Amino acid sequence: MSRVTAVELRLVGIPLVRPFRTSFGEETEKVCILTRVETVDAHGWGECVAGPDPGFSEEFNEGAWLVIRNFLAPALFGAGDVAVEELDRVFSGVRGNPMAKAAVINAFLDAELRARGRSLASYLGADKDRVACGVSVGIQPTTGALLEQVDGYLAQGYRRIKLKIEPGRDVERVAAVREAYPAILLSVDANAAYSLDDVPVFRELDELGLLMVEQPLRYDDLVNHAKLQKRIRTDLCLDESIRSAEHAIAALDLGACRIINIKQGRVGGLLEGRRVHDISRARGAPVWCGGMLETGIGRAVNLALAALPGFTLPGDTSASSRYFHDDVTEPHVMEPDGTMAVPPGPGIGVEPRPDRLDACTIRAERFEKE
Ligand code: OSB
Ligand code: MG
Repeated sequence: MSRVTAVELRLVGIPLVRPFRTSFGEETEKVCILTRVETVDAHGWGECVAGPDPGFSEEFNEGAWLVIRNFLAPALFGAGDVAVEELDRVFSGVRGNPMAKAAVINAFLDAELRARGRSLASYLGADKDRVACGVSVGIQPTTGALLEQVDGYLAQGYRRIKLKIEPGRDVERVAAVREAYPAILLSVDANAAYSLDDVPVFRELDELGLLMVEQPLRYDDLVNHAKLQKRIRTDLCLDESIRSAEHAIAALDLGACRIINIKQGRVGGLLEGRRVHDISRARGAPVWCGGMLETGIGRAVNLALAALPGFTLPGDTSASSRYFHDDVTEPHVMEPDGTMAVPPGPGIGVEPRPDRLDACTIRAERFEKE
C-alpha cells in the first residue's frame, strides 16, 4: 500500500549487437519506454515492451506514452493510497493497452517491494534462484549464416534454440539446423505469418522433432490454431494470441495450444503474468518466459517471473550480451551451464546506471500529482 507522487517516462534507444529480423519486421535498435514511479516511500522502475510500430501488437511507443500520460498516471494520482492488487480496478477505465499498463504496474510493484526490502522473485513465489536460458535467432540472409549463429549460441551454453521462420524460409533451414544438431531442444516462431492453407509446411516440420511451433497463425485467432493443432503432432505454443489470463483459459480449453509463452508485458504486467502461469499449471500446460529484447530493467522482471515453478522450459531470457554491447543496467550474465541468476536484491534488484541512462535517453517527461 502506497501513494504515487510522480511518474516519469523516458524513451530510450540502444543499438542491438546485430539486427533482429522476424516475419513482421527488422530491428537494429531497441527503442522503448522506461517508466519510473515515485511513491511517498520509494521509487520503482518498469519497462514497456511495445516497440516503435504496431507490428507485434496494436500498441506502440508513442501510443503507450499518451495512454500513460493522459490516463494511467492521472488514475494513479487520483487513487490515493493503493495496493498493487488494486491497480486493475484503478485502470478499469482503460480498455486493453496491456503493455502500457504493465510498464506502470510493474514500476509501482518495484517501488512497493523496495520499500519493504523484499525481492520480486520471492514476492511472486519463485522456487529457484537461477533460470535456464534459451535464445531466439532472427531470420538470417542464408542457411550458412543461420548455422554459424546457432553454433555460436550453443557454444555459449544456451539450452534451447528458437528459430524465427517465415514462408519460404522455413522447412529447409530448420532441417539444416536439425541435421547439424540432432539432439538439441529446437523450436520455431512464425510470428503469425502462416494460414491454415500451410498445413503441409507444418506436416514437414512435424518430422523434425521440434519442441514446439510458436504462433503460426493470426495474432488474434484461437479457433484456427485449434484446428491446426488437431492436424499436427508438434505442440503449438501461443504468444501474440494470449493477452490476458482469460485468453489463456480459452486457448487451453479450446486446444488452440499446449504450451504458453508468457510475456508479462504482453498480458498487462507481473500479476496477470502470474495468473497465466497459475492457470496453465493447473491445466498441466508447460509455460516459458518470452522476451521482447528487453533492456536490463525488463530482463530483471522476466528473470524473477521465470523462477516460478510452472516455468519448466528454457525461456527467451538471454544474456545482455546477446542484445547489447552496453545495457542500461549492469549486464545480466549467463554462465556456461546456460543459466542466469535471478536478481536477489529488493524489488527487481537492478537499477539503471545514471550515465548510461542519460546517454540513451531520447526524450523524458515527468508528471507530478497536483
Ligand atoms: O515473438 O517472441 C517473439 C522479440 C521481439 C518481438 C517478438 C518476439 C521476440 C523474440 C525475442 O523472439 C525474444 C528475446 O530474446 O527477447
Ligand atoms: Mg513469439
